[in-house]
Amino acid sequence: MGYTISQKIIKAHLVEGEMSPGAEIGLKIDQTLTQDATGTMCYLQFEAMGVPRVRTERSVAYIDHNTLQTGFENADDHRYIQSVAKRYGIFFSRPGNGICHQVHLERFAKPGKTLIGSDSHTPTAGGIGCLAMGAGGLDVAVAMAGGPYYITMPKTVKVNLTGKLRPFVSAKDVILEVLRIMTVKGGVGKIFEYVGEGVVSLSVPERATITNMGAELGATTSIFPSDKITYEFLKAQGRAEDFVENFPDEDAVYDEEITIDLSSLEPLAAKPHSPDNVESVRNIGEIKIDQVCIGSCTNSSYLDLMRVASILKGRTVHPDVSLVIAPGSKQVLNMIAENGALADIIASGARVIESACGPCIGMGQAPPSGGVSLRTFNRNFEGRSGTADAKVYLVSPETAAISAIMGVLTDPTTLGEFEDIPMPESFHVNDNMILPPASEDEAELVEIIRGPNIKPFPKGKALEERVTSKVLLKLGDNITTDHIMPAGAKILPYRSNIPYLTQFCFAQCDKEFPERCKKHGTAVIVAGANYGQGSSREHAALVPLALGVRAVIAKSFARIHRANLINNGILPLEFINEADYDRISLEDDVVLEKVRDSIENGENVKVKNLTTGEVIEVKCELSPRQRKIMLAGGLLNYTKQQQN
Ligand code: MIC
Ligand code: SF4
Repeated sequence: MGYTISQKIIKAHLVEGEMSPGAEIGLKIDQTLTQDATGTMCYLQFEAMGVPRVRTERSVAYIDHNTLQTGFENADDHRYIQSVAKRYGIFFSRPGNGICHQVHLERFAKPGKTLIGSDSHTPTAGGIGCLAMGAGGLDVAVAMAGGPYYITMPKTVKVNLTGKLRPFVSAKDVILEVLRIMTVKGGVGKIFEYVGEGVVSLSVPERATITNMGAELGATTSIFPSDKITYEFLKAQGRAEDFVENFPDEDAVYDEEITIDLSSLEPLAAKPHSPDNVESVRNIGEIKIDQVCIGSCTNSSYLDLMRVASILKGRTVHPDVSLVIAPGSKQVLNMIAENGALADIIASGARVIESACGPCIGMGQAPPSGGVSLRTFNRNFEGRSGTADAKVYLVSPETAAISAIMGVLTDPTTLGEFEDIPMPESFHVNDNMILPPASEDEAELVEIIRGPNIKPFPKGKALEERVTSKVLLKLGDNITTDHIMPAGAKILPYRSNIPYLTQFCFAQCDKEFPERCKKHGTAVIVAGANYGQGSSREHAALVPLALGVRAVIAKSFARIHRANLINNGILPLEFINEADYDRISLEDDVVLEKVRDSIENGENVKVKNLTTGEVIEVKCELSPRQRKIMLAGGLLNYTKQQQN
C-alpha cells in the first residue's frame, strides 16, 4: 500500500507508535517557531527543563503579536525572548520583520520537514510541503529540548482540485468553500492533502492561504505536494537547495475525498461569527461596511498586496470606510515599496500599519459600535476584533479591496479589467532583521533579561484519589480559546503574568466566573461540542488552572486545547451519552470518585452529582503516556519525575 504526502513525512520522522489512525505517535521535530504572545511562557518552560541548547535543526522566535507596546510589559517580554534566543541557539526575528507564518514560509520552512509552532496557524508552512502543526507552548519547549511531539495518527482527507480559478476569485475562496463543506468541527483528527490538476495553478503563498485556514477546520494540519511550483518559490527566495520533491504514491489510500472545481468557485465570505458560516458575496448582497482590514498570516503575501494595489490604483477609499493594510513581512513591504505598488495603496487613502498581526488579534483598529468589518483574516469570533457588537466578515483580498472603494460588500468579479500579476522571479532577500544566536562558546555569557511583568506560572498538582468540586460554568458548543482567555490590546501585554490574567477568564461568557472560582477554590466546567477551538494559546489552560479548574466535561474537544489541558493536569472528560449534558447544571456539587484509579486503569470516570443524587459516567481517552502525565499533574511534573 502506498503513502500519502503527509504519511511519507510521518514515516520518516516516526520515533514512537504505529501509523494507524487513532493511535498515538511520537514525531521527531526538525523546526520550531514561537511568537511573542505564547513565546514568553514557552521559553520560561524551556528554561525550567535545564537543557543548554536547542536540539532542533532550526528554531525561530518571532515578535509579531504584541507590537503595540502601550506600556513596558511587551517591550520587556521582547527583550526577554531576544536574550533567551541568543543564549539557547534560537534565531530571533525582530519586531517589524513580519508575521511569524509569513516570514517562516519565506525564509525557513522546508518541504519534507516537520515543524511545530506555539501558534495554531503554523500549518501555513504546509503550503511549501512541510508537515507543520500548531501546539501548546510546553510541547514546543519539549521539542526544542529534543523530545518528540505526540499526536493522534490522523486520518487523511484528499481534496481533489480540478480546473483553475477565474479572475478575482482567489485561494481564500477555496478554503472558505472547504469550511462551508466541512465546518469548524469537520477537520478534527484529520490531515487535509490538496492534490489534483488544479494544484499547479496555485503559487506557494496561495497554497499557504489554504493550509493556514485549515486550522479553522480543527484539522491537525493541511499540506500540498512539493513540486515544480515549490521549487520555483524556493529558488526565488534564494533557497533552491532546500527543495525536495514529495508527491503521494499512485496507490496512496485516503480515508475521505472531496472534489472542488476551482473554475466554478465564486467569491465567498464567512459571515459573523464563525469561519464556517460561509455564503457567496453575491448572495449576501451589498451590505454597508464601516471598516476593511487587509493582512494577517492568511492573506498578506506579495501576491495578495499586489492584487490589492492593482484594484486600489487610481481610486479612493469610500468616505464611510476605514481601510487598514498590514503587509505580512518586511520582504513584502520592501518589494511593494520598490515597485511603486505601495504608493498606489497610500494614494487611495489606505492606512498602512506595521508588518504584524495587528487588528487580527485585536491589537488596535477595533471597528465602531455595531460596525461591519470586512477582513482578510481567518477568525471572526464574536468580540475578537475588540468591539463586542461588531460584525466581522472574512473575505479575500480582492473582495476586501473593491468593497473598501464601493463602501458596500462587492463581488470583485463584477470589476471589468483584471491585471494578471506574475510571481516574482526573485524575491527581495535581506535577513538583516533576523538575529542569529550566540555561538556555543559564547552562549553561557549571555545574560537573560527578565522584566517585572514576568510572573511565575501555575503548576499542576498530582491527581488526587477523589476530586470534590462544583460546576461553576456551563457553556454551549464551539467555545473558542478567545472565550476562555480573551486577547486584544488591553489583555495581551500580560501574557507572562498569569495571576493578572485570571480576572479576564471567560469575561465574554460570564464576568463573575473568576470571582466564583476564587471563592470556591476549585471548579468544574461543563461544555458542549468542540470545546477550545481556535488558538493554541496555552493560557486557555494555564489561567483556568490558576483559578482552580480541575476538570472540563464536554461533548468533545478541539485537538490543541485538549493537549494543553492534559499538559497542565486538567482532566478533559467527555460525555459518553450526550444527553447527560442536560443532567448537570450550574452550581451542582460534584465528586469524581476514585478518579485517580480510573485514569490509571484507563476506565471511565464516575461523576457523582451531589445536588441531584445521580451518577453519570464520562470517558477520558488517554494514551499510556498521557495517563502518566495526568497522574503527575501535568507534563512539566511528569518530565521532572522522569529525569529523577
Ligand atoms: C490567534 O490567532 O488567536 C493567535 C493569537 O495567533 C493564537 C496564539 C495566541 O493566542 O497567542 C493562535 O492562533 O494560536
Ligand atoms: Fe497573528 Fe492573526 Fe495569524 Fe494569529 S491568526 S498568527 S493573530 S495574524
